[in-house]
Amino acid sequence: MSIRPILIHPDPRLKKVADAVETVTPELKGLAEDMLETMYDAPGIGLAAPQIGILKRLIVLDCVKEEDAKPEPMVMFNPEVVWESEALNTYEEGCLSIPDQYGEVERPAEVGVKWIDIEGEAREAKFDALWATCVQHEIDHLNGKLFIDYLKPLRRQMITRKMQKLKRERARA
Ligand code: K1U
Ligand code: ZN
Repeated sequence: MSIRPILIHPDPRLKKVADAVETVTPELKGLAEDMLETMYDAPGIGLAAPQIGILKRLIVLDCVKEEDAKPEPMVMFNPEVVWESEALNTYEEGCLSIPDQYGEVERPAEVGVKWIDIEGEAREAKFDALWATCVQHEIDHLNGKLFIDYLKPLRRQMITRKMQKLKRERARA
């Protein structure tokens, strides 16, 4: 297992639509393990393969935030929202590809999602609360969409400029 570098916005790979996974191979299982390790190390509650430069439809998440609670890692290949509630929920989202920047995003409060699990089995479940927000945020990554795309243009532009500065500074260090 290894920790992979996380791409920082703006990066063209974060704007692309990722490809569906045909078969869950041992290599893809290894990639999913690396992504979980990378997510826990960051730390974060989710990670999508495009964030480490891999344009495949694979996400990982674990929204258990309490330090001494049992972890609940989830791996989803080809996740798809199949149902969304009419009720909406607003959450101040962050993103590991946009460090230290936050913005309020309104999304369906509950969603039904279908996916292929790490054993290659088809699964379907309903998510609510932070799990619903996070799974939608991660599926957006697979479609080249970032949480800042929901913000007002001026705020989005300000955050993008800050990230460009951060990338210049990191390149010089
Ligand atoms: O996809 C990502 O960039 C990960 C992102 C997921 C996310 C956060 C908030 C709302 C929706 C989706 C993060 O994990 S940002 C870091 C974060 O939220 C966090 C970090 C440590 C403890 C608790 C939360
Ligand atoms: Zn993100």
